[in-house]
Amino acid sequence: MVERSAPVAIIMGSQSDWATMRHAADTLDALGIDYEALIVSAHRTPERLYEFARSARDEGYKTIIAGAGGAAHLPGMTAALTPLPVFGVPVESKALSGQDSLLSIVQMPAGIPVGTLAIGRAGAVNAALLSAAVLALHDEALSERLDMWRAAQTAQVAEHPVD
Ligand code: RP5
Repeated sequence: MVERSAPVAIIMGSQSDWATMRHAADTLDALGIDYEALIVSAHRTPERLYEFARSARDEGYKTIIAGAGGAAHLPGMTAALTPLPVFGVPVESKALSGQDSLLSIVQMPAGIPVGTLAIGRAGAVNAALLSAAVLALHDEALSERLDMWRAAQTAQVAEHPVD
């Protein structure tokens, strides 16, 4: 098995998904976690999807964050092809505001799980945080960085609202 430096793969169905998925990347950056960001479309590049998903574990990835919009089959197909944890991010679509993306990703049949997050930025950020939590189980330094990240977030919340 090749031990690659990036433990997280961020995959997305289109270049247009990057505006959302970059929030996952930014969150991983803030936590000092390496990642690889790739465009892998279930519909437009199915062979790329098969190749990526089938080799993901041997490549050394530990978690996969998969974002897609509309008929969002990428996270589910990826989960069908790899035993790695897959976190799905529904990208907000123009036609249905991401409701289509959400339902496409969340309604997996029993046996092939996709951990489905919220639509849009919140989902992308939280997919990164869930990946960090998984990796932190076996990485004490990362566990401390994650604790610090959450403490800093708490410290930023003012007690009183301002006009
Ligand atoms: C999906 O179709 C992608 O994940 C993207 O969210 C959506 C639209 O793709 P583009 O037409 O912008 O490339 O496959």
